[in-house]
Amino acid sequence: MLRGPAAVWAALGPLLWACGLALRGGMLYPRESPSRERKELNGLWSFRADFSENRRQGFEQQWYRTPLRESGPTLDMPVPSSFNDVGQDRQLRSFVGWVWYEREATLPQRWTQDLGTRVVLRIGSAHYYAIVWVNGVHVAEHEGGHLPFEADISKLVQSGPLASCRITIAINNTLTPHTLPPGTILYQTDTSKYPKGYFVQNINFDFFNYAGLHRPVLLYTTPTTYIDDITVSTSVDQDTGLVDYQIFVEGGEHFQLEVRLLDEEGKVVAQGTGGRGQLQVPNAHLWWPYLMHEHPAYLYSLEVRLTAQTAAGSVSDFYTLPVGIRTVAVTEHQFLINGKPFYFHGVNKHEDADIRGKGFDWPLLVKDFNLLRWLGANAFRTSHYPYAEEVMQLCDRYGIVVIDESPGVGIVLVESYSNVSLQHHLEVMEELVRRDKNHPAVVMWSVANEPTSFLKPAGYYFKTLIAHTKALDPSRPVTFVTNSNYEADLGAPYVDVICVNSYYSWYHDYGHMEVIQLQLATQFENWYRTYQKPIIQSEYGADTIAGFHQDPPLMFSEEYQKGLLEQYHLVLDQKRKEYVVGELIWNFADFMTNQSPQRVMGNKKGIFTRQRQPKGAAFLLRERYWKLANETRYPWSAVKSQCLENSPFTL
Ligand code: BDP
Repeated sequence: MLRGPAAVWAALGPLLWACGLALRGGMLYPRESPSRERKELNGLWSFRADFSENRRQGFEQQWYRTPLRESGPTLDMPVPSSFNDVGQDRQLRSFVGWVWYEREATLPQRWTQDLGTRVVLRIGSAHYYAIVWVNGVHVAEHEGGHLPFEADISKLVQSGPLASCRITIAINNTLTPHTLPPGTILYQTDTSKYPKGYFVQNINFDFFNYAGLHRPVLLYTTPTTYIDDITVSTSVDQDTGLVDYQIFVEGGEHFQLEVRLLDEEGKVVAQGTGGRGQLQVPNAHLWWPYLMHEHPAYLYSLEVRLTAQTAAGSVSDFYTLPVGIRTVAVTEHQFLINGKPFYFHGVNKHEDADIRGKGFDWPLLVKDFNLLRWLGANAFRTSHYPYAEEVMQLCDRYGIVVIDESPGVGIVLVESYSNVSLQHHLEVMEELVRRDKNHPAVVMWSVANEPTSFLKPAGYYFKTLIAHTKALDPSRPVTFVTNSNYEADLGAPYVDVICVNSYYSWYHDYGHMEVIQLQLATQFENWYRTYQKPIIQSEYGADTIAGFHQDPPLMFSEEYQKGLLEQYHLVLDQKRKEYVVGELIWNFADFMTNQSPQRVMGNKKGIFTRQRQPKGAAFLLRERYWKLANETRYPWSAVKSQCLENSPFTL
């Protein structure tokens, strides 16, 4: 029986939107086109952390009013980057509170003089809460560190004879029970142990709370009547691909819209007019995951042309969106892509690296994708927050399937299930769906990781959250990742796929790999018997210090990591013939965490080091993933063209 995204959730949509949750405006990725220019503001910014006792000196002295250097000393700070690890200052590394970034941008003359041009400032990610001023004028505020936000600054930059503008961004990394992820501030009041006013940030998640301007900041232009958003959803009728589109226009009422769909050779395969419609593509090339088909990741281009009549005459806006035609569905025991069973063999990642922390970095990104393809991985989960938009684009391009996760990690306190928290979580899902809805690589939303889903309020919380997400996007299944007991999990009835994390013979039964098979098989049987839904082993792994060797294996050695994985694989190989639809290793690479006696300079469960060098387990997993690819590809003919040289992929 096909469960698919249920219509009942879709019916709830208008109701929830009527409650005032709908976001204003689209968030199309800023691409250049004949009508759009962009100017990146990456590089060195001026920076100051507000070390004052109440952390509010910057507001009291209005640091945004004049150039930052005039209100005190500044540091050079690279953007994009976390601020934590680039310096030599221990206090700045663990700073909690407001930091201030500033830079001047020189604007092309046309941008400041042509009133038919709209100038937009876009911030890819500012962790966690951000306030933005341009030339001392407040233009935007945003909560949440993993999704983009924008401000239309046309009026400001076009109001006088300006050649440049000064952008000031104040960012606060404090986490509270109502932020995502949540956290608490712990005040230490025992003056015999701590200085006056001493506090620390507590968190319930296992990665370092890096902060700063993590992703590109840029300015871009559009005409004043412009394409604000595009929503595309695809389906297939026999050999014909169906592309349903909806285009949202802002800034004018008199306009025409034309759309053309081009194939990879640039040939027009379908066209239409108007703000919504369906394009039909005979003999469509479907978007297939990496290793599943001889030509994976086929992308069409949807060219949208807007012609608007304004007081100044006729203006045009152009936007081109990559489109992959594919379907996703879930049965009681399968995950289907284009109607064929799909088995996730992949990884969990983090945005994390030496020095830059969570700062976006092209060389790192390309290295990671090369490693994923070397490994034969066909999927990853964006544990535990949305990744940069550029990551999603590469997934579309390479056919790497994504479980797109919200920053709902570390939801453990009862306060974090309050209405305030729920409201914010709903908004974050709206922002995430708005940004990532058109990526064919995204096949499922994950609303959270390991919440205390056995607590009483979790039932209502997840029912509402999952219903809302399905209403926002009826085309994709929804899950959250659990580690709770199958009988006690109050959220599981609402998910489409059960994603379960477990650490047998790691966080308990230390060293006893002989119990893994029994415990894992019992886990799968219990969950499946109770819910009859497909299951993904969404995390498993062992901390391993690269270069530590011990045989017979001991914990933390490379041999132990390999031995533990092998025990899991024996059970996965049985259960994948029944209802297990995927396995994602924890973790792709070692990553930084808070300091604690359990962590040796971070979490070491990577199959690659933090510098992206393989541990022994990477080779083991590579052999397994290519073997799995060999067994699960479609159609059962030449997939050879994708084989990397010397790959263990055999035909
Ligand atoms: C899991 C969490 C993940 C941790 C992992 C671990 O989902 O964030 O890093 O445990 O302990 O439960 O390594």
